[in-house]
Amino acid sequence: METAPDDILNPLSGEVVAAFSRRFIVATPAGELACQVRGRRLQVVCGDRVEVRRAGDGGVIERVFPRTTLLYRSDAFRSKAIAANASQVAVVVAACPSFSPELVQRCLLAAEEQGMASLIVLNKADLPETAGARARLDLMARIGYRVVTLSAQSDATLLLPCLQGHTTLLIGQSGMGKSTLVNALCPDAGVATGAYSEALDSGRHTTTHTRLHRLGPDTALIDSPGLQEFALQHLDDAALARAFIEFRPFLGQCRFRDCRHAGEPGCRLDAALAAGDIDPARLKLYQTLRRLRQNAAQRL
Ligand SMILES: Nc1nc2c(ncn2[C@@H]2O[C@H](COP(=O)(O)OP(=O)(O)OP(=O)(O)O)[C@@H](O)[C@H]2O)c(=O)[nH]1
Ligand SMILES: [Mg+2]
Ligand SMILES: [Zn+2]
Repeated sequence: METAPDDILNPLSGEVVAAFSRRFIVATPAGELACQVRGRRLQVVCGDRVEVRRAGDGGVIERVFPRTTLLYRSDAFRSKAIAANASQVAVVVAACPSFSPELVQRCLLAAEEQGMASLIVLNKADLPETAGARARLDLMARIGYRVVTLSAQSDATLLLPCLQGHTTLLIGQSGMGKSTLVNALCPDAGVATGAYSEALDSGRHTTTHTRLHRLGPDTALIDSPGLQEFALQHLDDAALARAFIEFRPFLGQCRFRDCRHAGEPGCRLDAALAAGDIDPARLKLYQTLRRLRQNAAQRL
Protein backbone atom coordinates (compact mmCIF):
# COMPACT_ATOMS: atom_id res chain seq x y z
CA MET A 1 0.00 0.00 0.00
CA GLU A 2 1.33 3.44 -0.87
CA THR A 3 1.76 5.94 1.90
CA ALA A 4 -0.04 9.20 1.35
CA PRO A 5 2.39 12.17 1.29
CA ASP A 6 0.62 13.64 4.29
CA ASP A 7 1.40 10.57 6.35
CA ILE A 8 5.11 10.72 5.60
CA LEU A 9 5.09 14.10 7.28
CA ASN A 10 2.97 12.97 10.21
CA PRO A 11 3.94 13.49 12.95
CA LEU A 12 6.18 16.46 12.20
CA SER A 13 8.88 17.99 14.30
CA GLY A 14 8.99 21.74 14.48
CA GLU A 15 9.84 24.86 16.43
CA VAL A 16 7.24 27.10 18.02
CA VAL A 17 7.89 30.53 16.49
CA ALA A 18 4.87 32.35 17.91
CA ALA A 19 2.85 31.84 21.04
CA PHE A 20 -0.55 33.44 21.63
CA SER A 21 -2.53 32.32 24.64
CA ARG A 22 -3.60 28.86 23.43
CA ARG A 23 -2.67 29.17 19.78
CA PHE A 24 0.76 28.71 18.27
CA ILE A 25 2.63 28.96 15.00
CA VAL A 26 5.05 26.10 14.46
CA ALA A 27 7.77 26.19 11.81
CA THR A 28 8.06 22.70 10.29
CA PRO A 29 9.77 21.23 7.22
CA ALA A 30 6.32 21.48 5.61
CA GLY A 31 6.06 25.20 6.34
CA GLU A 32 4.45 27.17 9.14
CA LEU A 33 1.40 25.58 10.71
CA ALA A 34 -1.23 27.16 12.95
CA CYS A 35 -1.48 24.80 15.89
CA GLN A 36 -3.43 24.10 18.99
CA VAL A 37 -2.28 22.06 21.96
CA ARG A 38 -3.57 18.65 22.88
CA GLY A 39 -5.02 18.67 26.35
CA ARG A 40 -4.75 21.36 28.98
CA ARG A 41 -1.69 20.15 30.80
CA LEU A 42 0.91 20.54 28.07
CA GLN A 43 2.70 23.85 28.49
CA VAL A 44 4.01 25.26 25.23
CA VAL A 45 6.23 28.32 24.95
CA CYS A 46 7.78 30.21 22.07
CA GLY A 47 11.05 28.49 21.17
CA ASP A 48 9.83 25.04 22.14
CA ARG A 49 10.73 22.12 19.92
CA VAL A 50 7.61 20.09 19.47
CA GLU A 51 5.97 17.18 17.72
CA VAL A 52 2.94 18.13 15.68
CA ARG A 53 0.21 15.98 14.20
CA ARG A 54 -1.38 17.56 11.19
CA ALA A 55 -5.10 18.20 11.40
CA GLY A 56 -6.75 19.83 8.40
CA ASP A 57 -4.86 23.00 7.44
CA GLY A 58 -3.21 23.22 10.82
CA GLY A 59 -1.91 20.92 13.49
CA VAL A 60 -2.02 19.77 17.06
CA ILE A 61 1.04 19.92 19.30
CA GLU A 62 1.30 16.49 20.88
CA ARG A 63 4.66 16.61 22.60
CA VAL A 64 7.23 19.12 23.82
CA PHE A 65 10.86 17.98 23.64
CA PRO A 66 13.11 18.61 26.67
CA ARG A 67 14.21 22.23 26.93
CA THR A 68 17.78 23.47 27.25
CA THR A 69 16.57 26.65 29.01
CA LEU A 70 13.27 28.15 30.10
CA LEU A 71 13.25 31.79 31.02
CA TYR A 72 10.38 32.70 33.25
CA ARG A 73 9.29 35.10 35.92
CA SER A 74 7.07 34.28 38.83
CA ASP A 75 5.33 35.87 41.76
CA ALA A 76 3.73 34.10 44.69
CA PHE A 77 0.70 33.13 42.64
CA ARG A 78 1.85 32.15 39.20
CA SER A 79 4.82 31.80 36.97
CA LYS A 80 4.95 33.05 33.44
CA ALA A 81 7.23 31.40 30.92
CA ILE A 82 8.66 33.82 28.38
CA ALA A 83 10.69 31.65 26.01
CA ALA A 84 12.22 28.19 25.78
CA ASN A 85 15.60 27.09 24.41
CA ALA A 86 17.02 30.60 24.14
CA SER A 87 20.76 30.52 24.79
CA GLN A 88 21.12 34.23 25.47
CA VAL A 89 19.17 37.14 26.90
CA ALA A 90 19.63 40.69 25.63
CA VAL A 91 18.03 43.23 27.93
CA VAL A 92 17.14 46.26 25.82
CA VAL A 93 17.11 49.72 27.40
CA ALA A 94 17.16 53.30 26.14
CA ALA A 95 17.38 56.82 27.52
CA CYS A 96 13.75 57.56 26.55
CA PRO A 97 11.39 56.41 27.88
CA SER A 98 13.39 55.97 31.07
CA PHE A 99 14.26 52.49 32.27
CA SER A 100 14.60 50.78 35.63
CA PRO A 101 18.16 49.53 36.34
CA GLU A 102 16.67 47.18 38.93
CA LEU A 103 14.43 45.56 36.32
CA VAL A 104 17.53 45.08 34.15
CA GLN A 105 19.26 43.36 37.03
CA ARG A 106 16.28 41.13 37.72
CA CYS A 107 16.19 40.00 34.08
CA LEU A 108 19.90 39.21 34.21
CA LEU A 109 19.49 37.27 37.46
CA ALA A 110 16.80 35.12 35.85
CA ALA A 111 19.11 34.49 32.88
CA GLU A 112 22.01 33.55 35.15
CA GLU A 113 19.83 31.08 37.00
CA GLN A 114 19.13 29.33 33.70
CA GLY A 115 22.81 29.37 32.74
CA MET A 116 22.15 31.63 29.78
CA ALA A 117 24.61 34.11 28.29
CA SER A 118 23.50 37.72 28.59
CA LEU A 119 24.17 41.27 27.55
CA ILE A 120 22.62 44.71 27.80
CA VAL A 121 21.72 46.69 24.68
CA LEU A 122 21.57 50.44 25.19
CA ASN A 123 19.48 51.48 22.21
CA LYS A 124 18.68 54.94 20.79
CA ALA A 125 22.32 56.08 20.95
CA ASP A 126 21.23 58.96 18.73
CA LEU A 127 19.46 60.56 21.69
CA PRO A 128 21.52 63.18 23.58
CA GLU A 129 20.44 61.71 26.95
CA THR A 130 22.30 58.47 26.17
CA ALA A 131 25.41 59.34 28.24
CA GLY A 132 23.23 59.67 31.33
CA ALA A 133 21.52 56.36 30.58
CA ARG A 134 24.93 54.69 30.15
CA ALA A 135 25.96 55.97 33.57
CA ARG A 136 22.99 54.14 35.09
CA LEU A 137 24.46 50.91 33.69
CA ASP A 138 27.96 51.47 35.06
CA LEU A 139 27.45 49.11 37.97
CA MET A 140 26.43 46.26 35.69
CA ALA A 141 29.34 46.96 33.34
CA ARG A 142 31.74 46.92 36.30
CA ILE A 143 30.42 43.52 37.34
CA GLY A 144 31.25 42.28 33.88
CA TYR A 145 28.09 42.51 31.80
CA ARG A 146 28.59 43.58 28.22
CA VAL A 147 26.84 46.82 27.31
CA VAL A 148 26.41 47.39 23.57
CA THR A 149 25.39 50.94 22.73
CA LEU A 150 23.76 51.40 19.34
CA SER A 151 20.91 52.97 17.45
CA ALA A 152 18.50 50.44 15.97
CA GLN A 153 17.23 53.19 13.70
CA SER A 154 20.56 53.97 12.11
CA ASP A 155 22.79 50.89 12.49
CA ALA A 156 22.04 47.72 14.39
CA THR A 157 24.73 45.60 12.71
CA LEU A 158 27.04 46.30 15.66
CA LEU A 159 25.01 43.70 17.50
CA LEU A 160 25.46 40.90 14.95
CA PRO A 161 28.75 39.50 16.33
CA CYS A 162 27.07 39.10 19.74
CA LEU A 163 24.13 37.22 18.22
CA GLN A 164 25.99 34.76 15.99
CA GLY A 165 25.28 31.16 16.99
CA HIS A 166 22.78 32.14 19.66
CA THR A 167 19.03 32.18 20.02
CA THR A 168 18.72 35.54 21.73
CA LEU A 169 15.68 36.62 23.68
CA LEU A 170 15.13 40.38 23.58
CA ILE A 171 13.46 41.54 26.77
CA GLY A 172 12.88 44.87 28.47
CA GLN A 173 10.35 47.55 29.20
CA SER A 174 7.92 48.74 26.57
CA GLY A 175 9.18 51.37 24.12
CA MET A 176 12.90 50.52 24.38
CA GLY A 177 13.07 49.42 20.74
CA LYS A 178 13.11 45.63 20.84
CA SER A 179 10.88 45.27 17.79
CA THR A 180 12.75 48.05 15.95
CA LEU A 181 15.93 46.01 16.48
CA VAL A 182 14.25 42.91 15.09
CA ASN A 183 13.15 44.80 11.99
CA ALA A 184 16.64 46.22 11.52
CA LEU A 185 18.35 42.83 11.74
CA CYS A 186 15.67 40.78 10.06
CA PRO A 187 14.23 42.83 7.19
CA ASP A 188 11.49 40.30 6.41
CA ALA A 189 10.10 40.44 9.94
CA GLY A 190 7.86 43.48 9.39
CA VAL A 191 7.02 43.68 13.09
CA ALA A 192 4.83 46.54 14.34
CA THR A 193 6.61 49.19 16.41
CA GLY A 194 4.99 52.03 18.31
CA ALA A 195 5.87 55.53 19.45
CA TYR A 196 6.11 55.82 23.20
CA SER A 197 4.09 58.25 25.25
CA GLU A 198 6.15 61.25 26.37
CA ALA A 199 3.44 62.24 28.83
CA LEU A 200 3.56 58.85 30.57
CA ASP A 201 7.32 58.29 29.99
CA SER A 202 6.39 54.79 28.91
CA GLY A 203 5.91 52.60 25.87
CA ARG A 204 2.47 51.60 24.66
CA HIS A 205 2.91 47.82 24.78
CA THR A 206 2.88 47.46 21.04
CA THR A 207 4.14 43.87 20.94
CA THR A 208 1.54 41.54 22.44
CA HIS A 209 3.06 38.11 21.87
CA THR A 210 6.44 36.46 21.72
CA ARG A 211 7.84 35.71 18.27
CA LEU A 212 10.96 33.97 17.06
CA HIS A 213 12.70 35.29 13.94
CA ARG A 214 15.37 33.20 12.32
CA LEU A 215 18.47 35.04 11.09
CA GLY A 216 20.34 31.90 10.04
CA PRO A 217 20.46 28.15 10.64
CA ASP A 218 21.88 28.57 14.16
CA THR A 219 21.02 32.19 14.90
CA ALA A 220 17.64 33.56 15.93
CA LEU A 221 16.06 36.51 17.72
CA ILE A 222 13.00 36.30 19.94
CA ASP A 223 10.95 39.48 20.32
CA SER A 224 8.79 39.72 23.43
CA PRO A 225 6.16 42.05 24.88
CA GLY A 226 7.36 44.89 27.11
CA LEU A 227 7.78 44.01 30.78
CA GLN A 228 6.52 46.12 33.64
CA GLU A 229 7.91 43.95 36.38
CA PHE A 230 9.99 40.85 36.83
CA ALA A 231 9.41 38.87 39.99
CA LEU A 232 11.89 36.15 40.93
CA GLN A 233 9.79 34.13 43.31
CA HIS A 234 11.15 30.89 41.90
CA LEU A 235 14.71 31.51 43.10
CA ASP A 236 15.39 30.19 46.61
CA ASP A 237 18.11 31.83 48.73
CA ALA A 238 20.92 29.69 47.36
CA ALA A 239 19.85 30.01 43.72
CA LEU A 240 19.41 33.74 44.18
CA ALA A 241 22.90 34.17 45.65
CA ARG A 242 24.43 32.16 42.79
CA ALA A 243 22.61 34.34 40.26
CA PHE A 244 24.68 37.31 41.46
CA ILE A 245 27.75 36.35 39.44
CA GLU A 246 30.19 38.44 41.49
CA PHE A 247 29.08 36.63 44.70
CA ARG A 248 30.04 33.24 43.32
CA PRO A 249 33.75 33.20 44.29
CA PHE A 250 32.77 33.80 47.93
CA LEU A 251 29.79 31.48 48.36
CA GLY A 252 30.20 28.54 50.70
CA GLN A 253 32.90 30.35 52.67
CA CYS A 254 30.83 32.04 55.39
CA ARG A 255 31.28 30.88 58.98
CA PHE A 256 27.71 29.58 59.13
CA ARG A 257 26.55 27.22 56.44
CA ASP A 258 23.10 28.77 56.43
CA CYS A 259 24.45 32.34 56.45
CA ARG A 260 21.87 34.78 55.14
CA HIS A 261 24.60 37.30 54.33
CA ALA A 262 22.76 39.85 56.45
CA GLY A 263 25.46 40.91 58.88
CA GLU A 264 26.17 37.54 60.54
CA PRO A 265 29.66 37.16 62.03
CA GLY A 266 32.15 35.62 59.65
CA CYS A 267 30.10 36.40 56.53
CA ARG A 268 32.43 36.15 53.53
CA LEU A 269 30.23 38.45 51.45
CA ASP A 270 30.57 41.12 54.11
CA ALA A 271 34.34 40.79 53.92
CA ALA A 272 34.16 41.03 50.12
CA LEU A 273 32.03 44.14 50.51
CA ALA A 274 34.60 45.72 52.83
CA ALA A 275 37.35 44.87 50.35
CA GLY A 276 35.39 46.53 47.54
CA ASP A 277 34.85 43.25 45.65
CA ILE A 278 31.07 43.48 45.99
CA ASP A 279 29.02 46.64 45.53
CA PRO A 280 26.73 47.50 48.48
CA ALA A 281 23.83 48.09 46.07
CA ARG A 282 24.03 44.48 44.92
CA LEU A 283 24.03 42.99 48.40
CA LYS A 284 21.08 45.26 49.18
CA LEU A 285 19.23 43.99 46.10
CA TYR A 286 19.93 40.42 47.21
CA GLN A 287 18.39 41.18 50.60
CA THR A 288 15.40 42.92 49.04
CA LEU A 289 14.66 39.99 46.76
CA ARG A 290 15.09 37.53 49.62
CA ARG A 291 12.69 39.48 51.77
CA LEU A 292 10.10 39.79 48.99
CA ARG A 293 10.15 36.05 48.56
CA GLN A 294 9.82 35.37 52.25
CA ASN A 295 6.98 37.83 52.72
CA ALA A 296 5.13 36.30 49.79
CA ALA A 297 5.66 32.80 51.18
CA GLN A 298 4.17 33.89 54.50
CA ARG A 299 1.08 35.26 52.79
CA LEU A 300 0.25 31.93 51.22
N1 LIG B 1 15.48 57.82 18.42
C1 LIG B 1 15.37 56.50 18.30
N2 LIG B 1 14.16 55.93 18.43
C2 LIG B 1 14.07 54.58 18.34
C3 LIG B 1 15.21 53.76 18.09
N3 LIG B 1 14.81 52.47 18.07
C4 LIG B 1 13.48 52.48 18.29
N4 LIG B 1 13.03 53.75 18.44
C5 LIG B 1 11.64 54.18 18.64
O1 LIG B 1 11.19 53.77 19.91
C6 LIG B 1 9.78 53.50 19.86
C7 LIG B 1 9.49 52.12 20.45
O2 LIG B 1 10.04 51.13 19.62
P1 LIG B 1 9.53 49.62 19.61
O3 LIG B 1 10.50 48.87 18.75
O4 LIG B 1 8.10 49.54 19.27
O5 LIG B 1 9.74 49.26 21.14
P2 LIG B 1 9.50 47.84 21.87
O6 LIG B 1 10.60 47.69 22.85
O7 LIG B 1 9.33 46.77 20.88
O8 LIG B 1 8.14 48.11 22.67
P3 LIG B 1 6.97 47.05 23.12
O9 LIG B 1 6.64 46.21 21.93
O10 LIG B 1 5.83 47.91 23.53
O11 LIG B 1 7.55 46.27 24.25
C8 LIG B 1 9.38 53.61 18.39
O12 LIG B 1 8.80 54.89 18.19
C9 LIG B 1 10.70 53.50 17.67
O13 LIG B 1 10.69 54.17 16.44
C10 LIG B 1 16.48 54.41 17.92
O14 LIG B 1 17.52 53.81 17.71
N5 LIG B 1 16.48 55.78 18.05
MG1 LIG C 1 7.81 45.48 20.52
ZN1 LIG D 1 27.38 35.18 54.47
